Amino acid sequence: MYAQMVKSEGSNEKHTEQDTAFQARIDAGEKIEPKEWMPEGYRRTLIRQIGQHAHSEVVGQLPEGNWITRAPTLERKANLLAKVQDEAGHGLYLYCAAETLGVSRDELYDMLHSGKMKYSSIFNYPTLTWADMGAVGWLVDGAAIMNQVPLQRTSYGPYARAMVRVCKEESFHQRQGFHIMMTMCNGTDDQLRMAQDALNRFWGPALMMFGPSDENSVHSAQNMAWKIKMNSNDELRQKFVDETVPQAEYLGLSVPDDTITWNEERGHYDFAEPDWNEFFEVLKGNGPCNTERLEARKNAWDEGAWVRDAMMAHAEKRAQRKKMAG
Ligand code: BYC
Repeated sequence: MYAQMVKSEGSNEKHTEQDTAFQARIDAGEKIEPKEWMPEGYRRTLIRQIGQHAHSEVVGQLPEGNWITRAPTLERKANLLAKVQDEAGHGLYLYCAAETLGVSRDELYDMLHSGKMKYSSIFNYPTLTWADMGAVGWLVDGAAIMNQVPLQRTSYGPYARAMVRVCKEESFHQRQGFHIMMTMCNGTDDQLRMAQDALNRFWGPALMMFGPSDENSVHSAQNMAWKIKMNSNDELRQKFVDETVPQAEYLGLSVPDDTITWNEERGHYDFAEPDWNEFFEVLKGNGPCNTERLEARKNAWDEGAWVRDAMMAHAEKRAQRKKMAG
């Protein structure tokens, strides 16, 4: 169905008046709901963004799932387990939101597994020590919130509503990550060293989560006009740096960027751009864990086939029984 939709694009001309009326609704701050008319480009870009977002939540379980069995205390284990479960839930809200646009769950998974649809670059990096659980919560969830809080006001109703719930949970995740960092930074020298090493490795990739610089962003202009995206990539990256640098200082850690300075005139920190070559390589599939992550998702899909079959069989039998009874 998604493939058919993509093929039948290009009929924009006859929709000129509808397009104008649609844009007026967006400009007036109205929400667009699933059964209402929308330009094919709007639908397509929402499927791309929500699908990519859903895949990120689900693939995002892998680097943290890696540490559940090795969490240092029972409390930390329970918290991490709950966080990883929350990410699965976020994936589900988002897959449901994408489905309202006429794409099926199977098609979305198929696009992930075939590499046609992306997931966030950040999850292609390994989690090497327990301090990485702190850094991921603090920086990765921190960056995710920065991007997702404005998306609560996005123009597509189901996406905006999903974001409200996701944001509540992500802020708890960010705090539990920061708490791990505080504990590590107030512990032994080795713990402090591990915390600094985690910050060193995750700083650049966290900055990349916001996407390429504005001049290289392909979709920003149209998506901001449609209010599918509320801020530009560079705006959110700057906001993240401004909030995170004082937090690193509070922890007694150094952000791995010698150029960071408070710019009085701009009212923001100046900072170095992340390594964009590395970013584009990760997007092409050449990051440290791309192959491993995709393999894990494909295996989960194959090994879960019997569960899906059993659930479908159950649903069919129940429908048959209902039909016979009524
Ligand atoms: N990774 O024109 P642009 C989370 C792609 S947090 C991979 O600026 P756009 C979580 C982009 O798709 C993460 N690809 O794009 C946290 C496009 O390629 P295509 C999920 C990226 O869409 C903790 C090309 O680069 N959050 O889930 O206007 C634990 C040009 O970019 C990335 C979201 O998905 C990247 N970092 O802006 C567990 C939030 N950046 O598609 C889970 C919703 C860019 O044309 N998404 N690309 O082939 C967004 O806000 C926007 O899609 C982005 C990119 C800001 C990410």
